[in-house]
Amino acid sequence: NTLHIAMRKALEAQHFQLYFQPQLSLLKNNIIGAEVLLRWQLDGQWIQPAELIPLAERSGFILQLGDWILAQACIKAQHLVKLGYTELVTAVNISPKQFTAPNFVDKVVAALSDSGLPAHNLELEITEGVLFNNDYGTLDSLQKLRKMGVKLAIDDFGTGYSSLSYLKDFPIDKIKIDQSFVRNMHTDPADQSIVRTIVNLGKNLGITLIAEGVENQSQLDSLKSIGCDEIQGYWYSKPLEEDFFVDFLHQKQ
Ligand code: G
Ligand code: G
Ligand code: MN
Ligand code: NA
Repeated sequence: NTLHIAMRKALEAQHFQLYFQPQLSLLKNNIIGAEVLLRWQLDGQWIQPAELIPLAERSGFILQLGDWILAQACIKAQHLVKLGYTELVTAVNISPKQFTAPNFVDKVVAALSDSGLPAHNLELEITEGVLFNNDYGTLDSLQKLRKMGVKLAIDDFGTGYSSLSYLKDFPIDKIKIDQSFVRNMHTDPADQSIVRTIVNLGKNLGITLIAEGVENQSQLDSLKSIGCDEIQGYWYSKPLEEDFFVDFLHQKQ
C-alpha cells in the first residue's frame, strides 16, 4: 500500500505534526488543557487521521507512530510547563493496540523522564473498547499509570461498549462525552437527556465531564445548565499549530 510506505517515510522525515485543541473549564472560565491531534500533509494534501490511524492500527505501524506521538507530545507539553503553564494538562490519544502492547506503561515512564514532564501534566485518552476487554493487564496498567499521577480519560464515551461497571472498576479521571450526542443536544430532547444522564453519572462517581464537539452558543448554554464541567470544540477553538496554541494561551492569561 502506497499510503503505508509514505507513512513510514513521513515518520523518518519528521513530517508528522501535532496540533493542540484547547479545552475550557466552564466552572473557572479558563483554559485547563489541550488535546493533541495528529496532522499530516503529504505532497500538499492533508491526510485525515480518521483515514491514517485505522490503517496504522491494522498494520501495526501504530506502535512506532504512537511512540513518536507520545514522546513528542511530552516534549511539547514540558515546553508549555516551562513557559509557566504549570497546571496545563496535555491529553494524548492512545489507540487500543498501543495501550495493550505489553510494554506500554514503560513507554509512558520513558516519555515522561526523557522530557522531564511531570506526570500530572499528562492525560491519556483511551476508548471504551480497551476497558471492555476487561483483563488483568488492563487494570494493572491503569493502576500503575494512576499511581504515577498520569490522568486517564475515556474518549468517545457512549459510542462503544458502554458498560457502567468499568467506571467503578477502573481508575478513571475524566469522561469525554462523544460529539455525536452534543451535536443536536440543543434541539433534540433525547440527546439532551443522554448528555444529562452521563453528566449526572460522572458527578456521582467523582469523574470530571468534558463535552466534545461544542460548536455553538446554544450547545454551550445547554451544557452549562446541565452542569457539565468542561468543553472542547470549535466554539472555543479549533485544533491549533503549536505556535498558535502558545499565542492562544498568552491571550487567555
Ligand atoms: O483530529 P481529528 O478529529 O481529525 O481525528 C480523527 C480521529 O483520529 C479521532 O478519532 C482521533 O481520536 C484520532 N486521532 C487524532 N490524532 C490521534 C493521535 O495522535 N493518536 C491516535 N491514536 N488517534 C488520533
Ligand atoms: O475521537 P476524538 O475525540 O479523539 O477526535 C476528535 C476529533 O474531533 C478531531 O478530529 C477534531 O479535529 C474533531 N473536532 C474537534 N472539535 C470539533 C468540533 O467542534 N466539531 C467537529 N465536527 N469536530 C471537531
Ligand atoms: Mn480524543
Ligand atoms: Na472523542
